[in-house]
Amino acid sequence: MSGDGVSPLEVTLETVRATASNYNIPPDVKYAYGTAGFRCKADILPPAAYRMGLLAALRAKSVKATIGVMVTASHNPPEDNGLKVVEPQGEMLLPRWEHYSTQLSNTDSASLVEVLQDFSDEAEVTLTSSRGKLVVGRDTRESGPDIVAAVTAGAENLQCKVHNIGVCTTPQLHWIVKQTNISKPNTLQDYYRTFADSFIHLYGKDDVKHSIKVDCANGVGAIALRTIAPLLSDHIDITICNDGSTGRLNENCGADFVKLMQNAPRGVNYVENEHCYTIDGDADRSLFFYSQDHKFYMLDGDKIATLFAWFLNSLMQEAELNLSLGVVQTAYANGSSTSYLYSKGIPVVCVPTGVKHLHKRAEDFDVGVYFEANGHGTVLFSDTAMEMINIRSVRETRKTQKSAVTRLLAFSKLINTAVGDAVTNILAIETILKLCKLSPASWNEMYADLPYRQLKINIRDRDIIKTTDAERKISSPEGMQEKVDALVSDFSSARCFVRPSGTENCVRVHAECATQREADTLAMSVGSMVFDFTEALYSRL
Ligand code: G16
Repeated sequence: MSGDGVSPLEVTLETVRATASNYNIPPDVKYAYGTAGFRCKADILPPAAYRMGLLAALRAKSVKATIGVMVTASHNPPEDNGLKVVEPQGEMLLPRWEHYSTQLSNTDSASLVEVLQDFSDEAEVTLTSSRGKLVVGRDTRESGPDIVAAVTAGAENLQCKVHNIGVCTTPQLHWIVKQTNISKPNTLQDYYRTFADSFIHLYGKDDVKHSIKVDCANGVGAIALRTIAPLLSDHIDITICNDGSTGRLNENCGADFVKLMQNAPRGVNYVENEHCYTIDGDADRSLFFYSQDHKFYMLDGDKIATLFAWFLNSLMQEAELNLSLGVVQTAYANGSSTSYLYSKGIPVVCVPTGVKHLHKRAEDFDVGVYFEANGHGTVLFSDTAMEMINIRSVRETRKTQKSAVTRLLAFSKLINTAVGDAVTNILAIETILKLCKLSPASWNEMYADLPYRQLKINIRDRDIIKTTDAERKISSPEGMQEKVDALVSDFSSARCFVRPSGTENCVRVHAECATQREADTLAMSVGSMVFDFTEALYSRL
């Protein structure tokens, strides 16, 4: 009790009531925690951001640890923004807390205190406890500072200490949260030094210095690469393209654009066989591209997953390490990549879209490689795997085995295991290509992609479509899946699925066929069927 008889809890709740009145939810706005958190037009985000600050503080108190909030809308246009909440080990927010997030973000200011108290009871958290901290970061969007301020206000209202690390990539924020919780070096400088050292150690030095070009989508990845490039300059030259000085974020460039258009980004002048990369707006996805005989080739997340799995599998076999290795993909994975992995005896699992699903499933393997076709992904090493690799790297005396286990150890240090990281994945890919003397073409020829087409269809309410079977089938509205099946049956070897996006206001249609023309035709006919089907439903409402 304070001197005037008011308890600390009442003081806290009164502070929330007063601040909440500055963050009223605009009429007709409904927030939802989607594939990667909240994402919408930036001007309507502050009320959700304030509530997420409250929720993040609750979560930090409940786990008595540091958690993170990243302010970014990644591949979305510059006028959007979003929020991703990061768990103590760098993972995405737990499903139960996603549910709290959606509920709290839609609670009007007048009821906020009541709902907050209900959550704290349910999660067995003392609202006034001072345990737990929050790290907040943001990408380069103009709206970022206001949204960070709203998150900070919410967290501080619940007396949660907030450390604002400013502009950073999403994977840097995940890494910093994880490092903080395991009491390891945890600043942005530590991030650059750690991964630069790991790269230099494994990559080594050649007489001829290699060079790469990276399309940074006019986003925060340019800052990260510009900072790490000088540390690597004795070993590799990195040319940064689309650094944000002239172009707009994600406009005609970036990993999402390149994957969707199956074409090179604007603003990158590259020559035959040059190693080129494209990353997205918050630098958690990367794709490789090159040209040969004037033809453009893109090596997507599936190609990166197979490269990593093939490399790690070979090393594990050479080292005679008895550990499980598996690959986690989503429905977007090219059928050829799955067949290739099976042909190499590597188990493959399919889960719904979203890093949170892939990351969780990859933990079931000793060495779990997970990638979405769009370039999101990383490798996870279990405690058992790391223990075995560490012991063997010291005790192994046989030359071949020692060399393999030493490379495995070094590779594990080059990977950001907190989450997929465009910067560290680029360094890992370059390392594998060099160590294994692989040209872009020889990597690409590991398997031939089946032609595919992906479309975005705008319908009135994407939530009308529900899916099942790792998003490969539509469960509702009734009858829609049968229509997809009928259209697919017109082609001899085809696959197609439809799912609502969790980050954009659209439905995604993905078709894979024996020829590009067929894939284009199938995607178009399924897309127009989806549009007509839903329009007919609305007209009956
Ligand atoms: C986010 C998620 C990814 C997902 C992508 C697209 O990426 O982290 O797992 O693949 O959205 O999701 P959807 O198809 O549901 O829109 P990012 O890079 O935008 O944060």
